[in-house]
This record gives sequence, C-alpha cells and structure tokens, in this order.
Amino acid sequence: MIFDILTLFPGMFDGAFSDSIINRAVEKGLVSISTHNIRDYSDDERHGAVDDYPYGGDAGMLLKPEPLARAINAAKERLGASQPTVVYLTPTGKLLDQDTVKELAQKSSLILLCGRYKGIDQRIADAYVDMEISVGDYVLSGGEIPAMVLVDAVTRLIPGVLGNRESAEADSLYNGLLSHPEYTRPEVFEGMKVPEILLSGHHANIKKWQEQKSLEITKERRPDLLDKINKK
Ligand code: 4HQ
Repeated sequence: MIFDILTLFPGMFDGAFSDSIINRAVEKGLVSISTHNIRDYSDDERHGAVDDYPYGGDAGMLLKPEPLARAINAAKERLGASQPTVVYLTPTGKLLDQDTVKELAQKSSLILLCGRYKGIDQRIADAYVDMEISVGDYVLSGGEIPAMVLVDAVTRLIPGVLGNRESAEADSLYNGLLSHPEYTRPEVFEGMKVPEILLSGHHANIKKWQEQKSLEITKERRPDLLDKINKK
C-alpha cells in the first residue's frame, strides 16, 4: 500500500508513524508513506497563496482549486499505474468504520487530501475526489489527524503487518461487537476481584462469558453496531 499525503503541514506527520507497528510495516516494505506540501503547487507569481475568500461572502478562507488540482495530478503521476483512490478527509464525508477500512486496505495506493480552513473548492471535490471520509462528528483544525487515523487503521489490515499476538488483540471491533472486559494480575486490586469465571480454567465457559459480556456491552453502549450486524 502506498499512501501519498497532500497537506499544508507535512511536519505534522514527522514522528506520527514512528510507532512500532506502522514503522515496522514501512521498514518491511509493506507500506510506504510520503507527504507533499500543497504550497509547492501554488502559482509561483503570487506569494505562494493557496487560499482565497469564498464566493457568497462567508467568513473564513478556502483552499483554491488550481494548486489542489496540480498537487493531485502530481501525486497521480508519482503513483503511476497503481490507479490511486483520492480520499478527502472532511466532516461532510462518510463516517469511517471498520468496513470502510477493509475496503480501503484492498487498494494499492491512496492519495490523502488534507484540508485546512473552511476546506476545499467544491469543484475539486466533484472532479478530483473519489471518496470523502470523516473520522467523527466533531470539528478539527485540519485533515492531517484524520489522515493519520486512516493510515494507521488501514496499515494494520495489510497482510504481514500484524503478528499473531496483535491480530488476536484486534478482535474488538473486527467482528462488529465491542470487546468484553479484560483483567490481569493481581487477583484483587483495591478490593476489586477478578470475575471468578476467569480463574476457573474452564475454557468453554470463559468463552461463553466473554461473548455474553461483549453482547451486553454493545447492546448498552452501541446499539447502532448491533443494527449494523443485523443488516448484513
Ligand atoms: N476537518 N473528519 C476541517 C475535520 C475532519 C473530521 C478536516 C476540519 C477538514 C477542512 N476531517 N477541514 N472530523 O474536522 O475528517
């Protein structure tokens, strides 16, 4: 998987992927991540302006279409024949969920467009963007952190990235349910005991308990996830 990230703040990505799992994936050559400054694609006559006032007189600034078009075209040239999917991170997009992460992990390359200010000229969204994705219903200062979220979630699904141990840990949302509670030593912590069943050594009963807890917690906290499973 190749991630080609277009941003006005490439420095934000420094160190973001030096985490053990993502970094190991890069070192193994399973993914490559590069950042490119949208400002490098501004019209050089001006002082490198990439933003402008919106028509209609709203407050705030928009990213101008021409530098974005050039930045995306340059990314497509870099990626050559891999038929990249252009993803724009925006609260207007489809909420990112594990199914979408799986879908993205099937692609060979992704161009991630990170907006700033009030976002991008609609004509770029219409003509250059394949998917609009949101990481949640809240407002961030830019699309950089959402892009990092996407890179992390997608990279974990690339074959060879996770070891057996980590795959097992990834079960929580993978089957569509929230994970059951987990305990480690000591058996009693500040007067609170580990549930007896987990100390019983009876694997079938433990599994039953965990599945029941998983269902209980999902019903209580995220009934929407159960509806989603039932619709499949
Ligand atoms: N922003 N999920 C505004 C987000 C966001 C989100 C990114 C802020 C785009 C223009 N992106 N810029 N939530 O809040 O993806």
